[in-house]
Amino acid sequence: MYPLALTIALFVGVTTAHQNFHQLWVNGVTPGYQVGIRMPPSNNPVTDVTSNDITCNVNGSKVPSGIATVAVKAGDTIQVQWDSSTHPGPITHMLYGPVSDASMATGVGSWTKIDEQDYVNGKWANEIMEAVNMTHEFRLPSSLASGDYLLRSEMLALHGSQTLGGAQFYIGCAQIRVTGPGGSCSPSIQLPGAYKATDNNIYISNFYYGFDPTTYTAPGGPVATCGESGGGPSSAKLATTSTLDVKSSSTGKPMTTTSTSKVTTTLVTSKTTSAGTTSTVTGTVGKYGQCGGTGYVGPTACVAGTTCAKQNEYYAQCL
Ligand SMILES: [Cu+2]
Repeated sequence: MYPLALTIALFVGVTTAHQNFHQLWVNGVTPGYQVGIRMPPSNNPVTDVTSNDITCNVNGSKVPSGIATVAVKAGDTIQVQWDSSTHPGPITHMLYGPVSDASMATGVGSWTKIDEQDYVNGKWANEIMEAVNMTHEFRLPSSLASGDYLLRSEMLALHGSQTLGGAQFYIGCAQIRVTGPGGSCSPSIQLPGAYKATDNNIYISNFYYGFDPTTYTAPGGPVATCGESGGGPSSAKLATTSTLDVKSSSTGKPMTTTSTSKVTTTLVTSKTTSAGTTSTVTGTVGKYGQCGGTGYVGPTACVAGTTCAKQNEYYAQCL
């Protein structure tokens, strides 16, 4: 039997619960819902920044990944789409690679940040995305070496950041196969490693009292500068294309590509929401882990020695 409070939580605010990165577009063309993305077992956040889960979410470092790798070109326009989010915070994108086979890359190690949106014109990135069907657009660097990469999308939710360990990292990694002229990006950071629970953009003790969001920049350091490094023919002209080549990493066979425009795509959030519910309602929450809040559907029992303490409407954690 679930406690009464948990039973209620299962039926209240599910549509405003946590979020996953569930689809991408390359120059306006998508390979399909959840195609090419290492989907985590639930939509719960990662809160331990020292865990391997901070790279590509829970189970995201497991290889072979068994999912498809999406063909792109350096300089292509990428759009990501996430589940709806009411949690304030930035979105960032990072690359891991090049490697010979993205499906075999754990993502534990060196990353470069290629995109960031924080707080712009009075709105956090999640609010800006909400206005455009929960999408965010950026360009891949035009100077990239050919090869496979992991593309990491992170939405950091700061509504619990006034408590140490309360910041919530939502993370999804896509597998991409880049054709590029060569080049490299710097600086790079290590994940796990670069994030510290006490960093002033992760633990914001005055988040609700005096914090100025216009001063905020997301974890992971500055967006990298990318340039030619003699890695390939710099004069190579990259053709634009409106089709995607997607190969199944397990069979090697081409998969049917889908040509779906962003505006006509239907959000299918119930799939991940229900999966998250069934896989997370049991168990015990560790110290600093989330145990309640509007839309939260995870476990509510705190590990021995801690109790579930309400921080705000959206967040309660084991302290
Ligand atoms: Cu949430």
